[in-house]
Amino acid sequence: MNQPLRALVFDVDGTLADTERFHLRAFNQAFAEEGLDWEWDEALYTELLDVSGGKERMLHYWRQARPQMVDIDGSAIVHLVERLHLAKTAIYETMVNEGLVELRPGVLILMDEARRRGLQLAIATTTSPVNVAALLRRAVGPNWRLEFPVVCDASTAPRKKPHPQVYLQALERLGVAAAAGVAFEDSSNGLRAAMAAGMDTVVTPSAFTRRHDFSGALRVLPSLAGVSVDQLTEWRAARQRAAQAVGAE
Ligand code: XBP
Ligand code: MG
Repeated sequence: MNQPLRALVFDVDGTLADTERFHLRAFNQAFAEEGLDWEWDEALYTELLDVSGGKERMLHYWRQARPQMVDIDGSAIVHLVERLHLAKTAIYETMVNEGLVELRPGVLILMDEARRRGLQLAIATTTSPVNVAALLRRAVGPNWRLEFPVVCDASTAPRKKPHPQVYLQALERLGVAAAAGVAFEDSSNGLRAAMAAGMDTVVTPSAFTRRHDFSGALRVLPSLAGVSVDQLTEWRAARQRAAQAVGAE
């Protein structure tokens, strides 16, 4: 018997909004302000998104693409990455505060319906807390934390997706079993993290992730437009029936 649906857990970047092109602009602006000649284009950034987390992504780029710079001592690299990330985060936050980043279709409607029906909402993201706050403050309002009492992010879960830490943490703080929740993701790293935590996952790919492998997703959809709690419940039940049918063979 399927557990009743009790919680929806949302990734942020790519899922709530098409944020990555703004993160990309913010990275490039931070590189330019630091006097670096790094400039990431969309094709390169699409590949770099395989590495979750902005700091981890810059370190990966540095090590892989610019090995000639690795002779700078280790702590200097870490300091530069920290500085770049602070600058990039401030630039990105300004873009969000200026209203450049809008939520994807269907996101707010589904959240509102879920709340009205007594489901809990949570965030499980690898991004920095200020990025989450800026986006949700603007989209949901100044009291957004009342609607999202559980926010797990880079500050609470240092092990980045595809590690399931951030989802396991969200479930624990919600007090909900994995089987009573649905996760929402846009990337294969996110899907793998949510699935490793035991969650059914609806994937809405973004332009940067549409070629990822989404095997195992509950559904892969162009967006959350038109998605309702009843549909999620039906999709979960259908998957359960299919699993039982295979078990009975
Ligand atoms: C999103 C990310 C983030 C953002 C940048 O992954 O990887 O790193 O690109 O944010 P997911 P920070 O959507 O799977 O959580 O620079 O703050 O890390
Ligand atoms: Mg994402």
